[in-house]
Amino acid sequence: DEAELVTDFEAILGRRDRIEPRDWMPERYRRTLVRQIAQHAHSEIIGMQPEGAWITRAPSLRRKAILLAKVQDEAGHGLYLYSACETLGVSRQELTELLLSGRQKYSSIFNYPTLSYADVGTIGWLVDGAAICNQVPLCRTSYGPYGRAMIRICKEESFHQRQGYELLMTMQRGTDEQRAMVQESVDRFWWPSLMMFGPPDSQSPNTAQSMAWGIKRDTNDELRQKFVDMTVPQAEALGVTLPDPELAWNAERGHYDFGEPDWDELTAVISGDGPCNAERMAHRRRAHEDGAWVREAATAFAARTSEDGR
Ligand code: FAQ
Repeated sequence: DEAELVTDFEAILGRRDRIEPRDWMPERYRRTLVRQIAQHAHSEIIGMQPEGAWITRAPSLRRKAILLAKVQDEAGHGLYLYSACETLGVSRQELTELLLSGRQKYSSIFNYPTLSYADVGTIGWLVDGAAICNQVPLCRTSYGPYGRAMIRICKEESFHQRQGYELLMTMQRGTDEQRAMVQESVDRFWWPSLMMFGPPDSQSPNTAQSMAWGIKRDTNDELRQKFVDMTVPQAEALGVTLPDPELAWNAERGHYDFGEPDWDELTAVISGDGPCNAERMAHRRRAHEDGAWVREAATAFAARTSEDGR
């Protein structure tokens, strides 16, 4: 009966073991996972746009090859995550429709424009850096297919972060103009990167329950702190200034203190009012419509081959 199923479910969580697709799970656990994994998948797919815009304008063949590979990896991450989500009984088509109708979200960070090639480096360094901080603990999430997808994704994200850092380091060794481009880019991306971790714990409706279920292993504020602690020494090595006058080492806490992000800005961007929300969604809708013939052809081919018994 139900009580026994709940006990078994909680015992699995208590052992820090994985819940697998065929295990019984509470409906709210399943719904929370669909929400988070889908949002994560959509972020990877929409996240191809800001950097993708620079593929045709990469400054050298080497930079172009690197950027192409990175953007392709993001498509791959989206696909593993959609597959993980499908194990919870929703189809890829449903998820796509939920994104296109605005009923599911994607990360706020991808609603900011990429104004110079330095942004490709900054996204790798800060955005992928934040993604790694958030995703490494998710390798230990309680739902098996999500945790396993995260392991491979994290390996690729570390490479993405390194390529961004290397790009910025190269520009820092260049001309004054290039150094100014790097600083201007870091100034724009710093605060939005901190917002990727979500609202403060005191204003996060989902954190407590997601932690209790082992879906999240750390709170939004814990991960944000970890990101700041990891990034400040990297900024020093790079020779850039992070645009926060309150940033300072706190020996007593053993962490960096930092200023308060503009939470009204995060709320606005999440609710559709960021600088590029309309553009990102319009692009995604157009790509979906342009791909209709591929989906039709693939479906027709699959039907024919199964008729042939092949
Ligand atoms: N943007 O109660 P919480 C990448 C929503 S990395 C938009 O704290 P939760 C790699 C939240 O969904 C980016 N929405 O929620 C890459 C909820 O709304 P809902 C993707 C946000 O779930 C790099 C509401 O606010 N990574 O793509 C944001 O416990 C470069 C209340 O918030 C992931 O998705 C936000 N920043 O914690 C790709 C990681 N923050 O759904 C290309 C997995 C909050 O109830 C290029 N996700 N919201 O309507 C998570 O860890 C969590 O879902 C959080 C939010 C931490 C994002």
